[in-house]
Amino acid sequence: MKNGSMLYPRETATRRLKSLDGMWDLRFDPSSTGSSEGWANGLDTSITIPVPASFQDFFTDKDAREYCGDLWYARDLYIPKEYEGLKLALRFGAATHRAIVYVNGQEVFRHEGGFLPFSCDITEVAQCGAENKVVVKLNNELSETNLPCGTVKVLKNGKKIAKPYFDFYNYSGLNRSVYLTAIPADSVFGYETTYAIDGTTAQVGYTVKTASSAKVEVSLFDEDGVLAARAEGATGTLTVEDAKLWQVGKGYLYKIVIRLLDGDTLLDEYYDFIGIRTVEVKGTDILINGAPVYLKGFGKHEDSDIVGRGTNIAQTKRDFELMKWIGANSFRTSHYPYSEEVYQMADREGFLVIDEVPAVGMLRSIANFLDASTGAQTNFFSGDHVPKLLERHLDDIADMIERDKNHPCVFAWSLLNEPETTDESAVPYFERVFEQAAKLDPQKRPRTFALVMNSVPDKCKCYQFSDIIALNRYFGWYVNGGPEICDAKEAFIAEMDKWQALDLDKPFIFTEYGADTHPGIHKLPSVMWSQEYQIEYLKMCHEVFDSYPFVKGEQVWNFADFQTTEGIMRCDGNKKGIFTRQRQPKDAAFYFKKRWDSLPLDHKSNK
Ligand code: BDP
Repeated sequence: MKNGSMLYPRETATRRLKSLDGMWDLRFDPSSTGSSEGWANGLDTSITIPVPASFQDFFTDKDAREYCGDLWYARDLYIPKEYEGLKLALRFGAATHRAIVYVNGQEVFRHEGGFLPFSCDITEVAQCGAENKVVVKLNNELSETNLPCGTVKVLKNGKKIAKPYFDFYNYSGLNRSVYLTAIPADSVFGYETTYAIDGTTAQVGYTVKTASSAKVEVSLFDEDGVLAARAEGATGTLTVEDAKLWQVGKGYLYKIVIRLLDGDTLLDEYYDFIGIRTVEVKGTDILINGAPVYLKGFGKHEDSDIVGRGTNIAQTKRDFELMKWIGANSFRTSHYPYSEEVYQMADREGFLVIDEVPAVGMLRSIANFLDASTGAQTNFFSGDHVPKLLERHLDDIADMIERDKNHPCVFAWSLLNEPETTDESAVPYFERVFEQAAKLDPQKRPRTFALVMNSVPDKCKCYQFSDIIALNRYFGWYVNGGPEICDAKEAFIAEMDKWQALDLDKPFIFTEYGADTHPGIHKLPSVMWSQEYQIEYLKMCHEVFDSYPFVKGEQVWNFADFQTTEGIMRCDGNKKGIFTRQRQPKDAAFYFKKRWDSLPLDHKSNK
């Protein structure tokens, strides 16, 4: 089924919006009998569950928390009489990992992939001026033909559990907001912009996609509400005099208002916020508005107490305050596209975002963080699952770009995290993935992927695809930890020397480096897991980064502690956070603040 518009849902003169957030009914369906028993018409259950949220951490019994399989959500929805004649759709911010949507017992949509929105037309089946029944059949199993990759294990008692090939908990459910949207038949479907800056004048190129042949009018308003430019036509250019640029740390935003008109009659109106800025990679520099930037920041997760991976705008606000306090200017949406509200905050605060598609776990291993260091080979890209997986991957890239292409904060696309690149079979796969992003992004942002430990110059077959080389490196943690840290440094330098010798003339950034640290452990002299060792480890890494002029950024792993699958390598989750899961600083936070406050934005620039 074809996805509807990916525009962020907004209410305007012509558009109506109704939130479906709140308590829904929930029913687990371990034997997958729900469909044949008619659950699409409603659920016989006493369990209720909040939306948006992951379902897992509310429950006190382990079977519910670890539930893997089909699970059904349902609620009633009153659709006002006034919505009659409008196009009605249900818009899910994310349904993890696959969903079938029913309205009044009829199937209206199927969607695969748990981290991007979809919008399903329900005009034909919905009843205005009446209660309607919305039912969603979810499934949270992992596979090698969907992103992120993993598998399912069936225990001897018949229960299924998720086995991710990645290092974060398989939080699932209706993780993001759900809306009913009511828009006119003649409507704006999507839009995109491009930027060229000449002195104080900016040319904002735009294209508006509509479901209409009506006249298109596009206006730009500055932050004081003053009209900055106006143009007509589905494609055109807005000339902005004295343009106020979107800058790192100062995210100036213009309001773009798109109107569809039939003579003087307004058919549809949509608005959004854009930032005027250019992005370019030149030699080893990353340029924003032509000026070099050094990335300081984090790999993050959407992860919080109780709500799991559910949208948590309160915590997001806290995260931005902490990132500003510590002197960060960027983050990567490891390992999936985040809630749209996160990008909206980054737009306003002037943060640079590497937007990552959920292509993680592309190394067949449930402890990839360990196996990656050992050089294990799983020939991931040569199995029968590959054609289907590639199709899903390309779809997710298309949806991510469609959703996020107008955010000024997004300056780069990360197309995979730690895939297996040591086998030739990865090459044609990478070709398609990188082509897809280049083809679909109107702003032609740089593309990258995060290289796992064994993706080294003489073994990695795929680094050449990246416009920015992004390394995840754990010298001093997974290899040569503790008293061996001096050897770790040598091994690290030996690898960096090899990269240098290739003379790639591209920027390198570190998208991961980190050491698990329990906030309760202090030790003199340091031991691994202590706060002291985390700082010792970070200092060593920074000494290495600082001695290579082509290293143009550092995003430490991780912003905060986060939940993972249980195992002997994880102590109630991954503890590499610079902040705790409750967003309080470890000692390393103060060390970072000092370092990052002293590094200028154009640190190590070639200018
Ligand atoms: C890398 C992964 C990341 C892990 C991290 C770690 O990209 O998801 O959490 O290492 O081991 O393998 O902490």
